[in-house]
Amino acid sequence: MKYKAVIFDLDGVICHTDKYHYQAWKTIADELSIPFDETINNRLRGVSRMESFEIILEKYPGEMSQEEKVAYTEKKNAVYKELLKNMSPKDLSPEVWETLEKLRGAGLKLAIGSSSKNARFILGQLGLGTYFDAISDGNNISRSKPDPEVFLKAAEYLSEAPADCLVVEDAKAGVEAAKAGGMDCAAIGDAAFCGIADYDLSTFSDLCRAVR
Ligand code: B16
Ligand code: MG
Repeated sequence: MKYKAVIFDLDGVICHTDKYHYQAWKTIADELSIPFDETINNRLRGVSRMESFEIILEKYPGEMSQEEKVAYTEKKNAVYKELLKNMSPKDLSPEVWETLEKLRGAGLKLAIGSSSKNARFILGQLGLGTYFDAISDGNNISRSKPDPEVFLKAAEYLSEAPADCLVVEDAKAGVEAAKAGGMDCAAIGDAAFCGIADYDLSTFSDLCRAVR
C-alpha cells in the first residue's frame, strides 16, 4: 500500500447534500429577494457556511451587519438540518460502502476531513456515525479550505504523517488544501478536471487502484 490512511471529504464524496444546501439557501435568498440558482450553488461546494453566504450576498444591493449575517446563516442551517432528516442509510451508495470496506480490509485507516459543522449529524443519518477512525470537521478548524488545517487535524487525530495520507476531494479548494498540507489527493467529480490532483477518479471505486 502506498498510504497508511485515507481522508475523505464528506459532501460530494461520501454523500450528496447539494440539493439540501440549495433548498435551504434558496429559502434565505428568496426572503432577501436575491437571485440564486444552481450555478451560484455550485460555487458553494466545499466553502464554509459564512463564506457561502458572502458569495450569495454578492447579488444583494444593500448593506448587512455582522449580526444579521449570523442570524441568516443560523436560519439557513436550521432549514438545512430539517432537510437532512430525510437522509438515511439508503443515501449511502453500495459502491461507496463496498470501497470503504475494501480499503479498511486492506489495513488502511479511514477518516473524514469536511468543512461542514453538520458532518457528524450527516454521518449518523447515513449509518456511519461510528465507522471512521477519526473525524475532522468544521467544528475543529479556524481556517477553511484551501487552508490545509482540516486535513492536517485529521492526520493528527489518526496519528499518521501527512505524507502517509491520501485525501479524496470533489472541490478544487479541497484539492489545494490537501496539496498545501503535503498530502496526495484523489479528485472526483468537478475537481477531477482541475489538473492538480495526483489521481483523477472517474468513479469512487477507482480509489482501490490509486492506493496500491
Ligand atoms: P455546514 P465538505 C462543505 O462540506 C460543503 O461542501 C459546503 O457546501 C458547505 O457550505 C460546507 O461544508 C459547510 O457546511 O453549513 O454544514 O457547516 O464538502 O467540506 O464535506
Ligand atoms: Mg466536498
